Amino acid sequence: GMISSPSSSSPSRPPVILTQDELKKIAAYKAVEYVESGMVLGLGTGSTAKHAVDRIGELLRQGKLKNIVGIPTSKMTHEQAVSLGIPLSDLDSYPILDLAIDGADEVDPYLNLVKGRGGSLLREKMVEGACKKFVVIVDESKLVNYLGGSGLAMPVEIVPFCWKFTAQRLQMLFEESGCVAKLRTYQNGEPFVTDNMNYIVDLYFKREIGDLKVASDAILRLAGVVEHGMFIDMATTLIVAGECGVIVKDK
Ligand code: ABF
Repeated sequence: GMISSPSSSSPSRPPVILTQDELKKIAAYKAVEYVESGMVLGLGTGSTAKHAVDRIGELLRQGKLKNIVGIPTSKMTHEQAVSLGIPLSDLDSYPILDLAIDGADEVDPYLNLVKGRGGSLLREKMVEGACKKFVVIVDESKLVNYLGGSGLAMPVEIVPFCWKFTAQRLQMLFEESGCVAKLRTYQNGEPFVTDNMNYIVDLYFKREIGDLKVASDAILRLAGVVEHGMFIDMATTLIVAGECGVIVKDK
C-alpha cells in the first residue's frame, strides 16, 4: 500500500506551488477588477490575456458587467470574444478606448515592454496606443532589467517584399549590440504570416541596445518595416503575479 510521507501528516499546510498558467490567471482576474460597465475595452492576445477575456465574458453573462464594447487585438482574440458573446467593434468606430488589458513578453523597471512573440504586435500597438489606461498582466518570469534582457527575440513586423533585404538592414542597425535577425517561420519552414499578411523578423541581441527611443525611431525609419514590438511609455499599470502574491505597479 501507500506509505504517507512525513509532511502529509504534519498539521501545517504544505506550500502551494502555482503553475505559470495559474499565475497568469491571477494577474488577469486582478486586471479585470478595473473594468466597469459601459467601457470600451481593448482585448489583448496571448495565453495571459485569454484569461482576462474569458473573465470579462463570464461577468457579462452573469450580468455583473453591462454595455461593454470590446476591440480585439488579433483574429484569435476576435474569435474568442465572439464565442463568449462579447459585443465587438473597431478603432474606426471607437478611436478612444477606456482601458486595454494585455500580456507582454518582457517588462522592464520603467514599464516598457517587448510584445509580439505571439505575432500580434501591430494591432496591439494600434489599439493599446488609443487607450486611456493600459494594464499589462504578467507572471513574474516576464520581468527583465532591460528590454532584450531575457535573451529572447524582439519582433519586428515587415512587409514580405524582399524580406531578406529588410532583415539585413535591421541586423546592421544593431551591429554593435551583436544583433542577429531571423525570419520567423512555422515548423514546416514556411514564413510565419501575421493577421495583416506580413512577416516577422526576430532580433536577438548579445548586448543591451541602449536608448530605446533612438532604437525605435531607427527601426521605424527603415522602408519595409511596418512596426516593432517595443512598447515604450505605453503601459500605465503593471500587474505581476508571482509565488509571493500579486503586485500592482502604476506608472
Ligand atoms: C501578446 O501575447 C503578445 O504581444 C505577447 O507576445 C504575448 C504574450 O503572451 P503570453 O501571455 O502567452 O505569454 O500580448
